[in-house]
Amino acid sequence: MKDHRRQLENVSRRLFFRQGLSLGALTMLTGCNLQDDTAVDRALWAMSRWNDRVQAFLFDPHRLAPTFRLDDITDPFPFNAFYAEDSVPDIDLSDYRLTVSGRVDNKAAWRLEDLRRLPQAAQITQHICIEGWSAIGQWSGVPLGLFLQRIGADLTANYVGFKCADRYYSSIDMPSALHPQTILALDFRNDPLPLKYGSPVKLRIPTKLGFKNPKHIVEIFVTNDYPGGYWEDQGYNWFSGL
Ligand SMILES: Nc1nc2c(c(=O)[nH]1)N[C@H]1C(S)=C(S)[C@@H](COP(=O)(O)O)O[C@H]1N2
Ligand SMILES: [Mo]
Repeated sequence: MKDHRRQLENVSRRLFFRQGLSLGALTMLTGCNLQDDTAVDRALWAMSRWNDRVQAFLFDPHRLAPTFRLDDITDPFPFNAFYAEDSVPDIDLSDYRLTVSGRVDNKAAWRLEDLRRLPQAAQITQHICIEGWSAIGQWSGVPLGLFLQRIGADLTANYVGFKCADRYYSSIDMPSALHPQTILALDFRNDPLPLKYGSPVKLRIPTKLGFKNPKHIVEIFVTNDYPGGYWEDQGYNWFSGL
């Protein structure tokens, strides 16, 4: 009972940290017997997916995330991953190819030079990690919306998914993918992304929490089938908009 209670409190905090729904309200809403693991689990997952739909409905594709000045940049910028910094994948840039798949017309792979030849956008924005820290950084790269147009993506599809060199993966909704501040970042502070910050390509999406910013991207796919994500599949809310 105690364990269930803690598990419930953690998940309800994650799901409702902004709305402030209490554990009492959650148990009343779900009508769950707190000792029934699978019923609690099913109810929480259903609520999280419902929370995704509400956030998607409330998302304003024209509202911009706050931007900052050069001297606001956090130095040193923090590193974070599901492993320690000495395990960051070592990627050979000359061999690197970005694969595209799913609901796209042009499935040719992209070399870094090809990506750099596309129009670039820059931003100084805040990265907020669910673990309780935030930092301001500067990134530039190809707007994801522009990239999706170039590959002839089905822009009416529901999801854009990302696979990473370190087996991390994530996915976002199409309106967030087309948001003007969502970029395939190639540079950090005007230099090619250092390995620890996601070389050679990371998603920079300042309208979402930090874990929705996959680093070391090797494949982008467009789909109508819910792809989940590394943390999302462990209970973190999928939409995670700010
Ligand atoms: N490939 C990959 N991307 C990832 C992660 C990871 O473990 N692997 N961690 C995520 C989390 S939780 C955070 S907070 C940010 C950290 O990015 P940073 O190292 O540039 O600060 O990367 C996100 N993207
Ligand atoms: Mo994070």
